Amino acid sequence: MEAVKLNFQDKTNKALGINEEDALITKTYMIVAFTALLIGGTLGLLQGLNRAGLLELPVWFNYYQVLTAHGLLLVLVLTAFFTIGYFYAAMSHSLGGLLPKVRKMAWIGFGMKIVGFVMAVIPILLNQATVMFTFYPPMAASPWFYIGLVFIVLGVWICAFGAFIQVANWRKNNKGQHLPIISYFATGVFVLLFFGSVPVAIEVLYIIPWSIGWIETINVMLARTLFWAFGHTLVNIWYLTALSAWYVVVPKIIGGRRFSDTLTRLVIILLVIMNIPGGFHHQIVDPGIAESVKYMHVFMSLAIGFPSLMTAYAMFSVFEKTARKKGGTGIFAWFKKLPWGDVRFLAPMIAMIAFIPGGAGGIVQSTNQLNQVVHNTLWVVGHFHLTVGTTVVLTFFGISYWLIPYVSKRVLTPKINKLGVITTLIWTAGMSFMAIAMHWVGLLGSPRRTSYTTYADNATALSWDPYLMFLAVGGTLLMIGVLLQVYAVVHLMFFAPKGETEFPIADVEDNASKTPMWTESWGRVVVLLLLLVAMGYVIPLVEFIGNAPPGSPPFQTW
Ligand code: HEM
Ligand SMILES: [Cu+2]
Repeated sequence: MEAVKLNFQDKTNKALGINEEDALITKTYMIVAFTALLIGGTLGLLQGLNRAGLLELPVWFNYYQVLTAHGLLLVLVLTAFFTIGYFYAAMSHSLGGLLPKVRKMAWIGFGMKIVGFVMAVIPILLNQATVMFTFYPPMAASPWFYIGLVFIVLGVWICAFGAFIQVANWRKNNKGQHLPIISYFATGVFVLLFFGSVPVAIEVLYIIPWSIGWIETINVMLARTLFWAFGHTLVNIWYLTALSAWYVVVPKIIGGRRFSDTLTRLVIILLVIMNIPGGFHHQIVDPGIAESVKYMHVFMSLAIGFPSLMTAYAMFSVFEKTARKKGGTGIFAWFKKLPWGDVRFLAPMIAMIAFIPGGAGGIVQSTNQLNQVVHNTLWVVGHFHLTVGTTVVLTFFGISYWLIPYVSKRVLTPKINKLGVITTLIWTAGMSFMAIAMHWVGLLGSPRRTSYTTYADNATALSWDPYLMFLAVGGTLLMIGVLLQVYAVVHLMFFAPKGETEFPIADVEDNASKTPMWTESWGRVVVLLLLLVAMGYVIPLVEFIGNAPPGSPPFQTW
């Protein structure tokens, strides 16, 4: 019965495709996301060339302004707009179209994020908010920068609540059924987006009166902690978004079935629950936090490795099963049966492979003693260009080759597919050069967030130069990758041949066991999430506030 129903839904979706109004939302979000990639990537290249000593940036747009904008555009704008645009299309597809009210919320959220972004960018351009995307006090930016951030967070919340309304409505009309898996991922992501951004909202509301001068000093530890409760969660929001494509979309693209529905839902639940109390692994060298509390957060961060290992197992199981069905043999020879020439597979596949060194580096950084070696060096920058810059971004690229034709009612041509394969390979080469160079030169002591300097021709600093040259070569390749990717997006959105493209969602195996209904109780998930947040943060926050050290006035260090 279930199968028949699904087929019917598939057919109607195929016949009608996404409705124009829902499509417009996703198209607009994608345009913003890839514009952010274009500008952010260009700024990245400027940084790379500067660090290699090849380019001096002008005083009216200095290295740290560029770096602040690069971070904000890529880790906030690109990821947020892509994630929201993608999951709104996913909900429209799997839940029978967006409700008019929800559509309106997507637009209001969009407007607020754009207004907030403009408010934050203007002071950056004026060199009044050169505080990096982490905006750690006691560095203080123009209040407008923080007010802009408030608008961005509010915009994201409106989109999250739109998603909750959409999902609740579906559940009311489909009692006793499982939420379609892609919308289940969306729910997990929006729950994390909401709860994860509460701490940063509190932080910013605390900073604003201080930056205006209404309160004299700020509790620096409190602010940093609130920031990372958010920042660390954000990382896993991207990860969960990428996972949705790996579990649900990639199996369909390679002509297979998806892995156990129960396990998929369990991975989502675990990631949502265990995520937030991990933030202190970004503050391992911060003073004033009890060792036991740091230990707990490191334990929680490593605990997230467990669902990741389950994912690795699940994905390879799907790959092998599918390849063998297509006649693949041997221990490894079946690998050749996978559709390597299809960018919709190749890009997320390389993304997954990049997560192996990416995740390993993360474990290194979470380890106290090793963290002392790499902290604030270019190693860390190498790490997150592998994880967010490759794993997440290549998955997004892979998605774009079917999602954009799906919303623009066009088709992916063999030519653009080939271009996509080339883009993926260039990106892989560029990131390999850049990330390996960054890791290496970081181990040799080269600091992050520092424009080019030889420290008066100090011998150690001079020994970094060859690696930094590799960094610049990688950055140049990446810039080519950015241009090709943006070209493909524009082409698929406005110029590719008209036609129907499906939203690829793999079916479960025919003999799959039934998924237990407890996976549907999101109320319980949220309660567990809050309990773990309390476990991770109540004691240290009470400590920071109760035994607060002297606060700090605002500083403009640049
Ligand atoms: C054209 C491609 C790219 C190039 C050439 C590039 C280059 C760089 C360089 C050289 C730095 C660091 C410098 C320093 O610490 O002094 C940096 C920082 C950073 N990059 Fe990229 N990057 C690129 C793409 C990306 C992407 C796709 C993302 C994320 C989606 C990203 C996220 C970041 C972040 C978060 C920082 C840290 C900013 C900070 O420390 O405040 N980058 N990038
Ligand atoms: Cu983290």
